[in-house]
Amino acid sequence: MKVNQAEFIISAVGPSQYPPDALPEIALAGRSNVGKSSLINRMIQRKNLARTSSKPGKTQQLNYYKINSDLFFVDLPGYGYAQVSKSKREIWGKFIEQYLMHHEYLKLVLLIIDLRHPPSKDDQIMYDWLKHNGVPMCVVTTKADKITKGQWQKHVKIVRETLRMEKHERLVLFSSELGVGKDELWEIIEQEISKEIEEELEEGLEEPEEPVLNDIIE
Ligand SMILES: Nc1nc2c(ncn2[C@@H]2O[C@H](COP(=O)(O)OP(=O)(O)OP(=O)(O)O)[C@@H](O)[C@H]2O)c(=O)[nH]1
Ligand SMILES: [Mg+2]
Repeated sequence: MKVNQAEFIISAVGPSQYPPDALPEIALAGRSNVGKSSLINRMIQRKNLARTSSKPGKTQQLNYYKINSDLFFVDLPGYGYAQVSKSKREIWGKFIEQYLMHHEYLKLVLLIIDLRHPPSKDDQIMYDWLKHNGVPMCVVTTKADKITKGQWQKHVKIVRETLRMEKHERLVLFSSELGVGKDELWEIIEQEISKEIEEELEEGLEEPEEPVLNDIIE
């Protein structure tokens, strides 16, 4: 996708603040500090539109970024940050779950994992939860530049095995630093968005509903 325009729309703390535009949404989930905001910046080739930080816990709301008039990236709060109080973590958990379960424009969740380490317990819970609930997802292993290229496939294998991913399930190897994986990820996003449009068109072509005789008889 050619990104002509990218703008920050809102930090939403609840459904009443979600933007009204009926645009496809691509959400980013992952541990705090894993590189979600950096990934957005790389995808749109902007240094600092999504705020990044070396301190975990930076993104605490749903941050909406509008890309052209085509889609939103939704940067979700990172999970698994121990220094956040338990009660606050529970609120975040409910908030994210509510968004993921009930958001009609959500087309795809990018589950961002650090390529260097086996997925954490929280990563596994998130992966299992998305799968169980039938939310379309793509695993993205980022920070690839932090290990040598010769080690990439070994680490991809560990991620796939730890999450118990099936062969057909998608995984994109990524580096926000180098730009590795950017084109592949855009292709997947575009595919997922156009799939929905095709389905809507097919629905539109369905046979008209059969008339119900009861209505006439009455
Ligand atoms: N070398 C390298 N560093 C990265 C990469 N992606 C992110 N980082 C660094 O990792 C740190 C965290 O990145 P963020 O993008 O802020 O992470 P986040 O997941 O948005 O974090 P929260 O908002 O706290 O949940 C920053 O210092 C980034 O520069 C990458 O692909 N390569
Ligand atoms: Mg962030």
